Amino acid sequence: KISHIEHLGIAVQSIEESLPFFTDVLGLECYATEVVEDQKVKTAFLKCGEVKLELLEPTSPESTIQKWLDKGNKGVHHVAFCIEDGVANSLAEVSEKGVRLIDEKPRKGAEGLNIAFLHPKSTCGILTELCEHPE
Ligand code: CMX
Repeated sequence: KISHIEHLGIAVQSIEESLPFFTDVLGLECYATEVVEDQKVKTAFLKCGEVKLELLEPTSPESTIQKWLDKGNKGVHHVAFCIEDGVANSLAEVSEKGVRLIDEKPRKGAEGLNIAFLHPKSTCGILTELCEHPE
């Protein structure tokens, strides 16, 4: 069961160059940055009410974010939903409903959340992340 949108992932080529729009123009607060090694990204988190914006900067040419940017995309890259009754339960449920999974089981993401991605080909073109705060 989804409780709320946890964050929107936004792909940028450079956090340094993009951040002033979010802080100085939109007036949001950047409260943390983090490198997520296995995803080959640097992230910057901004608070927007109860929802967060996660800026994603590729740290390597092989980064999935770099590949996405290279195809001419930019902006909102994924939507992350917070799952009340756990990501593992939710994965089993959506898989049974025929949704294609990217992650078969939850793994650790930024901010220590347990996360799993669903494939955009079976989610109306929206790369969908399920997440939960660890106990
Ligand atoms: N939103 C919507 N569609 C997307 C997409 C996105 N963000 N990224 C790729 N796609 C589409 C592609 O356009 C392609 O569509 P077409 O076949 O119509 O061209 C399709 O998905 C498959 O693309 P692909 O070339 O086969 O696969 P990719 O190598 O581009 O990988 C994906 C796509 C979603 C499987 C991969 O990006 C992935 O595993 N993502 C999950 C992990 C992730 O995004 N990590 C970064 C964020 C980390 C974090 O938040 O900390």
